[in-house]
Amino acid sequence: MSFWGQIGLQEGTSVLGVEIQSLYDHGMIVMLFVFSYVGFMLYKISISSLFSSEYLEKQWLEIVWTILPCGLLLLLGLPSIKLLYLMDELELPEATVKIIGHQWYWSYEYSDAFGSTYSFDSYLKADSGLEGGDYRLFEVDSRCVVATLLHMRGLVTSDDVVHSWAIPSASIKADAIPGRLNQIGLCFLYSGVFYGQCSELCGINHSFMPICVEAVPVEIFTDWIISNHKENSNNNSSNYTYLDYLYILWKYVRTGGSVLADLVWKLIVLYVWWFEMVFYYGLYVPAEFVVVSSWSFTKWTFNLCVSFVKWFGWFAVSPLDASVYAVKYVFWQVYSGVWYVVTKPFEFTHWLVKSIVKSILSLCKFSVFLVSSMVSSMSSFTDDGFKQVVMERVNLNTFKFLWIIQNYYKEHR
Ligand SMILES: [Cu+2]
Repeated sequence: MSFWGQIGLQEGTSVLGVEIQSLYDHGMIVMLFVFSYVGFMLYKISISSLFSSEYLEKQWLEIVWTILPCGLLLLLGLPSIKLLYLMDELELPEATVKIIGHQWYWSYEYSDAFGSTYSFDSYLKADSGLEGGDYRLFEVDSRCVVATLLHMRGLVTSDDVVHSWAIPSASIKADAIPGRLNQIGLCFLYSGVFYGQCSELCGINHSFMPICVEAVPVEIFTDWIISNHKENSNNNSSNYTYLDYLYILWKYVRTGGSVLADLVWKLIVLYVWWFEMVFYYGLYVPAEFVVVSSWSFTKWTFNLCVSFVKWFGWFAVSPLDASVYAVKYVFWQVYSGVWYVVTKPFEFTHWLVKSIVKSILSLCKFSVFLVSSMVSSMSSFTDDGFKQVVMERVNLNTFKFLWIIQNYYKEHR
């Protein structure tokens, strides 16, 4: 949450929140560049007497100052459009929270597990009820509970007037409109309690209907869902036949076998990959570098130093001879170069063309690398390692969630 004297946005707590806040920083950098440039030009023009005819007509300048702002707008627009799309598009979430605004409290409903209709109201905690560490006007009696790093969805609506459900640190804000469902993604990066406030003027107690989300690990969330379901349903009787038990046993064996096979396969892949990486990067690449590059360079430098030292020794003994030799040597080097060009024009042209093509190719390669890295940085602000970790954790949590729910369902169908 915000703190006193804070400048800028809160630290991102959701997957998209991190990206959105990076977009803000990115936009700020572009704006800083534009403002500095415009300010500098304003200053420069204001102190110039403007007598140069170059200032009255300059075609290439017109072209540059048309194309450059286009590029800047693209730089701002493309990541923004991508994030807008990602915020709106929620595909197959694992669990849903219905968020309903009332005058003047929120209510939350967890209704997609086993057709249960578990719901509760969330009121502001009165000052008299605050405990140590509670935030005044932020704490509620029952928090909205979500799982950390699980693909969850919030459906926001209202019972009476328009409200707005907002968590600034997760970059979430959705209007709660009567008769309409708005969809938001709830994928928090880590466990904790996150605060927000109703963000659409809804009446006299608009300031007193805070939003308090508690993100917990997926195991705790699932246990919480199940315990609520147990409390809210009286369908606890089980009348299994031995065939049912046999079927359940078979399913366990089958799932266990496939999990074990998957694990072994992954271990093999990991081992092969590790082997390859260790040998390639740990031995082959450094060895190649040391042997090929450093060794030849060291040899060349050493030989050069040795000949210099020899020459200086000679110079100390007989300066005239040494000087004559040096002049002859330099002349011979230049002469042999010219001789090579004159006598072997085809070889020389071949060498020249080869070097030019080589340098052009490396320049092209570098430009492609620069453009591709720019495009990849524009498509996402977080690095691939972060995304990899998030994907792995979300996959693992989805598996855990479905595993626990499925097992509970098997016992209480
Ligand atoms: Cu409100």
